[in-house]
Amino acid sequence: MLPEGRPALMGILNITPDSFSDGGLHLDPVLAVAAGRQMVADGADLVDVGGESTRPGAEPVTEAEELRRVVPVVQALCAEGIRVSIDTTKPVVAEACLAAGAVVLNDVTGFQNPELREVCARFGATACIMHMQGEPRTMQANPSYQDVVNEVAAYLGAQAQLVQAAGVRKVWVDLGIGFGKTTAHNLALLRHMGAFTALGYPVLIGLSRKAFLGRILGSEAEPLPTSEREEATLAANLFAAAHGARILRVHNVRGHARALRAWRALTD
Ligand code: HH2
Repeated sequence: MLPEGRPALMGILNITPDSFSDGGLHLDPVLAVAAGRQMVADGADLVDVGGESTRPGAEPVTEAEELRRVVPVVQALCAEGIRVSIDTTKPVVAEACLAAGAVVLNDVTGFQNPELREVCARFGATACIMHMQGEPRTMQANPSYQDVVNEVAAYLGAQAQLVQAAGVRKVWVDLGIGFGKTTAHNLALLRHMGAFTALGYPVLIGLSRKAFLGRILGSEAEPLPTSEREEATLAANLFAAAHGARILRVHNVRGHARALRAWRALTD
């Protein structure tokens, strides 16, 4: 499923009013499907559909509302043969989307919920296990670790074992950039990609336009806004690719596809 010689590109398609970068853009299912189609035309290997924002401070969404947002879009994209990942923490939403043809279950809560492990196994889907400290509403209040790299790697390894014990055969792991982490924590994780590739599972990186990039470009107190973080996103994703990331989760698929083509010409 993953390409050789370059990382796969996962396009981000949030059907939410409040996502930090594309919130409100894809609430109309017709526009959402068109955006997903465009991502594939631009070079996406799969499209990650989400119906609940996980940005710091985000309010939870009900099951009924999340189903209403994502299921028609997942159905339409899958019917066109597009590979879809569903970004959800709710077993009912996961089940509806996997039944509609989604092939990856992306859980930002790391498959701590046994029901999600069971659903993922039953549909033969890939589990994308992400690390988060705390929960979105409060996770950026005071993130703290003794040793962020070893703690995140140990967590991902343990969750991968649990997921596999439930019968899931394909596993990806994700450092969870920005999920209960300071700028220093995010940088430490990216600088030590080897600790994560050593786990033996494909590593997914989701850093597109995140706040730590705004803080690097501006300051902790005055980060550059989301709309000004694209070049830094490209630079950080190419760094991650060079250090073994196998899947890059991005808003700007076209820009990354072009950057990866140039990168590959140099690394081939
Ligand atoms: N980041 C976000 C959401 N889902 N899933 C994985 N596996 N890894 C990530 O880093 C990740 C994720 C947050 O970004 P986005 O979807 O752009 O925004 P929002 O949560 O506000 O909808």
